[in-house]
Amino acid sequence: MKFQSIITIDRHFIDQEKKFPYATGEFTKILYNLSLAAKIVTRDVRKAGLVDIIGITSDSNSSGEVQKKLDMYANDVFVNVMNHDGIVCALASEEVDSLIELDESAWGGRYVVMFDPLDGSSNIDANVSIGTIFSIYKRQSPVGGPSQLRDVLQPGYKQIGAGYIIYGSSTMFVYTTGNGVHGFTYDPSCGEFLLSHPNMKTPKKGAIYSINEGNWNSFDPATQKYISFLKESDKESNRPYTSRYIGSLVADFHRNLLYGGIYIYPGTAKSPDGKLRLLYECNPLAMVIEQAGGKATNGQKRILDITPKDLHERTPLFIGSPDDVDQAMDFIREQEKHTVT
Ligand code: AHM
Ligand code: MG
Repeated sequence: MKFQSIITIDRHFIDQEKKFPYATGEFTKILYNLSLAAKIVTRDVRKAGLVDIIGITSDSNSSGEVQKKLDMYANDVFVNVMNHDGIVCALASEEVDSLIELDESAWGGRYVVMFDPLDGSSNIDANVSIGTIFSIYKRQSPVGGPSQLRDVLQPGYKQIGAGYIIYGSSTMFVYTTGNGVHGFTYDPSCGEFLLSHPNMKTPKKGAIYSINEGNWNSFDPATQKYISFLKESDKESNRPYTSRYIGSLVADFHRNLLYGGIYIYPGTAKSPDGKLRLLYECNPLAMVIEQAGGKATNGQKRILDITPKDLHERTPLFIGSPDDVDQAMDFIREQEKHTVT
C-alpha cells in the first residue's frame, strides 16, 4: 500500500502564508478559525436527530436553555470564532438581515468575512449533505472605526479567499486563496482536516446537469431549450447528460466540481433573480470554480464582476465546467437575438 505524506490544514495554511513575505499571520488566523468552526459544526450536525434520544429535548437542553435550530446554532458558532481576536472588522451572514454588530474591539480589523452558515438546512432531517459557504475580503473603510456597508458590498473579484465546508459522508473543507483549490477531509480520530484533494481542477466538460426541473414552466425559453438539448441523444457530445439535483447547493456544486457538468439556478417568473444569494453563495463558489478552471455567470456577466447593491441580493447562477457554461450562454445569446429583432 502506498502512503502519501500527511498534510494537516494548519500546515497547509502556513505553507501558503510563507509565499507572502510580508504576511502578518492574520489572514491565516481567519482560515484557522473557519476550520475550527467547521469542526464544531461537524460535531453537532452529526448529532442531528439524536436530540430526543440522548436526553436533550428539542425544546430545551439539560441546562434548561432553549435549543436553537441547527442553522442558527451554526451561525452563532461562526460569529463567535470570527469575533474574538479583533482581526475581522465586519461579518455578514445569510441568516442575519443586516451587518452583524461587532463591538469596538473589531474596529482595528482589516478583514471582512461573509458566510452562509448552514446552506440546504431544510435537508437536515432527511440526512442529506449540507454545507457552509464562506468568503473573505479586505476592508475598504479606514481601520480604527466601525465597519461600513462598502466593506461588504464589494464585487466578488475582490475576494482574497473563499470556500465551503461540506457535511456529507465525511466532512470536507475546500478553499482557495487565489492559488488553486485545495480540499481537506476531516479525520475525526485525530480531529484534523487532512489534505486529500490537492489542486482540484474541474473537467473542461462534464455530462451532468443540475437544476430544479420542477420550475420548468417558469424557466426562460433559453434555459428550456438548453436543458432540452442536453437530453437529446448524441454520442459525439456525450448526450444525453445525466440529471443530478440534491437541492443542497454545496453538495450539488461539490459533485459537479469533481465530475464536471453544470449547475443552474435561473431566474424564474416568480423570482427573476433566482433564489441564490450573490454574497453568501454565488461569489464564493464562483471564486472556487474559476480557480478550479471553471466558469460562473448570471447569464449576462461573470458573477465575480457584479457590484452588489444589497446585502441579500440574489442572482441567477450558471456554474461549472467551462465548456458547459459557455454552451449554456450560447443558448442565451441565441435567444436574445430572436427577442431583439
Ligand atoms: P437556503 O440557503 O435557504 O438553505 O436555500 C438555498 C438552497 C440551496 O442549497 C439549494 O441549491 C437551493 O436552495 C434549492 O432550492 P430549490 O428547492 O428551489 O431547488
Ligand atoms: Mg443558503
